[in-house]
Amino acid sequence: MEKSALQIARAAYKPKLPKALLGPVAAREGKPTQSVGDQDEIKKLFPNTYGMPVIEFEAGEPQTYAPFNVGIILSGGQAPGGHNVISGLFDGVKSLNPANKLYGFILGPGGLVDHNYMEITPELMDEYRNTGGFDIIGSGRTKLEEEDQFEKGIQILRQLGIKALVIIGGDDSNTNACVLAEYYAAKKYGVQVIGCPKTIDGDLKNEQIETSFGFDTACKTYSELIGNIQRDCNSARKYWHFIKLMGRSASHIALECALQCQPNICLVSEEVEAKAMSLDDVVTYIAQAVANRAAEGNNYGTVLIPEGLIEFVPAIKKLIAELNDILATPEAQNLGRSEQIDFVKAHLAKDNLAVFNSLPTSVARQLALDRDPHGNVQVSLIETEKLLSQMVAAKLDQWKKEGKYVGKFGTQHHFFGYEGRCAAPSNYDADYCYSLGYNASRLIANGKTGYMSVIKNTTAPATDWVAGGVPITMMMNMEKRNGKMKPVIRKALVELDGAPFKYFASKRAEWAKQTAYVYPGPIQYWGPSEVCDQTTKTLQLEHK
Ligand code: FBP
Repeated sequence: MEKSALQIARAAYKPKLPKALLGPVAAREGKPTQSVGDQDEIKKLFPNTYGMPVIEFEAGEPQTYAPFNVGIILSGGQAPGGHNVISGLFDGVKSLNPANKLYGFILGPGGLVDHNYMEITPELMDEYRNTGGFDIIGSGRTKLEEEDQFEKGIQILRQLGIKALVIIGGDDSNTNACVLAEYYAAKKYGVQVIGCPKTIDGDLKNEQIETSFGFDTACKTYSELIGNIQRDCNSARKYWHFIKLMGRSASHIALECALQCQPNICLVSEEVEAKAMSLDDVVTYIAQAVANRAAEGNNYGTVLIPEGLIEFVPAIKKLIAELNDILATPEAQNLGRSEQIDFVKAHLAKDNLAVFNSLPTSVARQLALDRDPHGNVQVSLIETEKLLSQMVAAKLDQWKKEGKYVGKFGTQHHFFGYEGRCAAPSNYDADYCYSLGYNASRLIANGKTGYMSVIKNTTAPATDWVAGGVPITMMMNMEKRNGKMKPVIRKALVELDGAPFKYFASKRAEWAKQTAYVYPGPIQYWGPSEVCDQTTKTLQLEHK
């Protein structure tokens, strides 16, 4: 395969590891843990993996290990650094015993169920070190939750002599990893399951997990693009750019990009919900900023929109909750797509039906029908940026007639998501991911199951990072999914009393009025540390 100059040079990069992982390790165990919510239910559902302690690795005595094999799965959306988790795990497993083998299951969890796998050889691994993407083995969104899937899995794990399976995924995939760990522990199958926190969305974080991998690189990639647009915008001075950013429910990506680029407007879904704003309130807020700038002769600007915004408008959230319940009924499930729409309309409560009918048909259809295998609304398919700009245009027209607005409103629309998910990992993600994978091999060697690999203190230099494991049950609570209460990892949304949002809130009035754009430029891999090794602004503010 032909390679770019960057790819060739970058292949030689040696990711950094925390001090504790540079030699043999010993596990220091903390106190028994509890889940973040619904302790009694979670304990009952996970009798074998509940309450385990948080562990931290420190320097230990050398040990010898009989050969063993490990399996790996990439689950869900791509995130920069996935290949480095695999290379860290590969090197870690080989360092325990060079005869150990690593098998990759192809195209996500489905590869385990369908017995679709490949051995990751040293030559293959070297082709993918420090590269973006998940293409070494591919990823998929098959949901691992049925006993027959677990049983099919154990057949192939036994056949390949696999003693531990590492699942790289977001909150839903790690929830499933925990269910699988519990099942294999209950059956005494002798296969450990370890999770790894992945997702560009940044919503798999808590007191134990500082950030999910990929968030750093994805946000830096989007910020480069937003910065470029802002330069263009400030050069031509004739467009308002409406930029939707991936991130599913949480607004972490939009907020981080706002902190990096200082756009005129950034919406934060969590605030829209907390203030119980209607769609019209959101539109009025944007239109007012447009009108204020127009009054000073500035008919241009940038608006960042988190992709999950629409789900957080309280009236629409209520509608989605009822749609989910209606769609989960057996009657609805047996219908075709267009019949489902009629069924939904016939069963919605009056107030929800009014909201449903008020939405453009395409948006209403997407809210009613398109779900991913985990039951999430596929917000990346909803063109919120166009919906909002059209509604703002209509409001400005009305204000113009009323003499409240003088100006021109030309628009451009963008959606940044896929552009950043497979970018070559930043130095931060390259090191963080390699450490997460290497650390997973130490959790396996220590016999752990139902744990997530964690690396902490990541705003410090890598040698001072802290490596260890957190029981996945500790992050769980009960939530309604597909009409039923299920144990799930609690999603981390933007905290309105957290440092990143508070900083943004203290600055946004100034950014809305003035042209205070910052142009972050492309990710740099070589050069001064303040250019190459900076963490996200979110992490910096959270750690201050
Ligand atoms: P994960 O949560 O699986 O990491 O996926 C994140 C994400 O990129 C979201 O930001 C986005 O809404 C979704 O995946 C898009 O899904 P798909 O890749 O299936 O189009």
